[in-house]
Amino acid sequence: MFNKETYVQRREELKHLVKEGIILFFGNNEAPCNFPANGYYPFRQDSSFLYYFGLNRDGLVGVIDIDNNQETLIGDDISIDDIVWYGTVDSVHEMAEQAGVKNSAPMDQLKTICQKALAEKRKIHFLPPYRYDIKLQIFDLLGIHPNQQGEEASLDLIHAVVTQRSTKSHEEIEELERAAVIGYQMHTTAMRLTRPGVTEKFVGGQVTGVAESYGAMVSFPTIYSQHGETMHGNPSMNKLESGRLVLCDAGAETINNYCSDNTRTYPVNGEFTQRQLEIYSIVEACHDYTIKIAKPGVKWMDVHFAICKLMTERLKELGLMKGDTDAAVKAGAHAMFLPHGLGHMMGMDVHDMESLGQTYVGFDEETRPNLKQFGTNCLRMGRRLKEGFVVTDEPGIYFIPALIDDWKASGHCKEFINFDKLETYKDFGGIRIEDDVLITKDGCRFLGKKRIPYHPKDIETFMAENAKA
Ligand SMILES: [Mn+2]
Repeated sequence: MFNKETYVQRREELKHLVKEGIILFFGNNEAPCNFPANGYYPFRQDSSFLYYFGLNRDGLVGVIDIDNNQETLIGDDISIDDIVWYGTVDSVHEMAEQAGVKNSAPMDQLKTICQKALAEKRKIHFLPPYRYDIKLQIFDLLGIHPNQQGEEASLDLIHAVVTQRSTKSHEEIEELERAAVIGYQMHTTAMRLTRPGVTEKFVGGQVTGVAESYGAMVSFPTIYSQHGETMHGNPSMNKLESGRLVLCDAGAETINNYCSDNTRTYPVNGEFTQRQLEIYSIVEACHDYTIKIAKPGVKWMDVHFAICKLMTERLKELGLMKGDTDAAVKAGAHAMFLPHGLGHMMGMDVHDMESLGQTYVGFDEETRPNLKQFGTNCLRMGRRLKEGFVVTDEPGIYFIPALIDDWKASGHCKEFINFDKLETYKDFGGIRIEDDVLITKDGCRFLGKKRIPYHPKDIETFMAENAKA
């Protein structure tokens, strides 16, 4: 938790932005895994609740009454029964004080507050809920059916939260730097453990353990797979095989829930083949080019398409693509190889604020998402970059057998893709390289003091040195 002034100031700014009405911020509850008392561990607070109140306990709701300039933390103190099992925790009144909130009240008061506001026909703002228990709570409080809550959520509140959370403050950047240090430990652990004969699950589990040892948890379930062509490939019980590549996409959350998100792809036996190097060097060039061109004022969408064009040029040199580069990218032919966007915002959520709606987070009046074109529809961010934004830079090249068969059968983009050559890559897998980028005053920089090895020579040296150990 930051200093309480941080939260007081964030709420002041929020009131200024939303202007009128009453705001409800629902904190998360414990989520049962296989029976009520066996929750998913660790408890994860809602990120917007954390942003405005900083309190990492279940069962809380923050109420901000803008019209009467009154803030209340709602929640029940834990009972003696719970103290026996979980230990003593601060009272709701004490927690309110820590967040700089003047008033506190038990949960049954929330219904009274809501009914009064409804009777007075005041605007009640809430964010789109994503957990079912919260949807039921909103249904009970406001009478809005869970299926309608997405559209009944407050656009004014969404826009205000996006405005505030998009630009990272100095203290938030320090947290993100801490997350990057844990990310470095996670990825170098994976590289050290990678060798033929070990299961994917073993390495994946160790990587996840590093995140839990140094921070709160992983920022998303660890991806560690020899099937790098599957975007979110879970670690399996398959053993690592010499000659194949393995892709590790993993990140940590600090104790204060700020994230890291990195991806590395490397050979199981520590040495790239010529064919692997040819594809790898294209992804590497794309990854490095992002850092050259991303800066305040530039549209992230333009950075994305610049990378798509560079990738297309290089794939043409290899004989995997053909035709006019601009026309190929316009037609979306590059999405055969790169079916996702170049990157996304990152902060307290790894896909920052995704629960508020991708269109509101990544786009604005000037830039609209293209939801019709395969590949481009996965671009989560398009708008102009600003100082203090944090985005991921994650180009990739994938050879997805089912997608190759699908496009080949329909003839989709056949004027830009050399299907005969592509057939010979069906056993290749996929490559992604990902780092987290802070937009600075006049450019950008990677987060993290030490780069996780990603140049092929650095990877081979690192793996050779650690194989001996
Ligand atoms: Mn990512």
